[in-house]
Amino acid sequence: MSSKHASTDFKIALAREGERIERRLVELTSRIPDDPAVIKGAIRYSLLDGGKRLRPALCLWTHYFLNGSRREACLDVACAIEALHTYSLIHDDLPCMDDDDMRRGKPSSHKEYGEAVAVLAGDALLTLCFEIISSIGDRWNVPAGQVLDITSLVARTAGPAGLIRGQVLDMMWENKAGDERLVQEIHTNKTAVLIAAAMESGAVLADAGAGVRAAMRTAGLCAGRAFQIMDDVLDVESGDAVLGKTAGKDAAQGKLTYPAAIGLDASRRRAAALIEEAKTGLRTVGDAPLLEGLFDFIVCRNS
Ligand code: GRG
Repeated sequence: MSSKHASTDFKIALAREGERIERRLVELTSRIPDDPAVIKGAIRYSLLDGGKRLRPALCLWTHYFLNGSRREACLDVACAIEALHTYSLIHDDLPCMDDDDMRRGKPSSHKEYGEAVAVLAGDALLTLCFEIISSIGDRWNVPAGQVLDITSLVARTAGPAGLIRGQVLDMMWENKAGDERLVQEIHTNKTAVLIAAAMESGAVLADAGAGVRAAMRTAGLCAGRAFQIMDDVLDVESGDAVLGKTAGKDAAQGKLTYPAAIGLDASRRRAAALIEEAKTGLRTVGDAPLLEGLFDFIVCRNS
């Protein structure tokens, strides 16, 4: 079973990595034109100073685990993935989607800036993601094949066979009964594929062969599914202040969730089993205490 509390080493490492990621996000968004100020403001409002930074940390820690030597390039790809993630949160919060007023402990983008600017800030973050990835060849001397691999991997993840598919299924199955297989399909697409892509990108930059790259992807898919199951559980059990967003919304909106499909206790057990599977996958490659710490955090977090 996973340990009940995240280790102190892990928490310190995540806080340090979070600071590095934050600094680079500030740099990468500093050249956005100041005129008109509103769009740069909206991009930075949602992207900076908030979020647990789990996806970029997974990208970087996979790279370190595999003894990768392209740390600066990997930091940029990690930031690009955080930009993509932030876009999905902004658009998900819109009134035409999940209609959420709070995100990362403050008013969501459309509440602060209005819907039109929130849509554009999301669009800008999605395109910024690919601008950053496409620049790592020139900026950090990454071979063109790896730049293309990561571009294609991230594009597939964001597109109609990934996040968009997850979001559409999530919307289609509101107020309908569905079995565990269907919830798993939604979770895989709306959440797990991005976590898997973060790990796989770190592996690509570490020159991993096909086998190791696939092992990192599979571990990411398991951890990502566990993450979304726990997100569903926390939505039932937690409060707004702890979550930094509105709690209890899944039930209010008739969302198809793990607790709705199999109950709370079984959901927790499923998440713990998936984390064990993810760790077993890592151990086929080596000893990865930081990644394992992050995986444990997924099942013991409260926000
Ligand atoms: C393109 C609109 C659109 C959606 C794409 C479903 C989806 C895919 C995005 C919605 C956002 C969402 C609720 C995704 C599920 C994953 C999830 C629980 C995200 C929150 O991740 P955390 O807890 O957030 O890591 P922080 O704020 O810490 O980064």
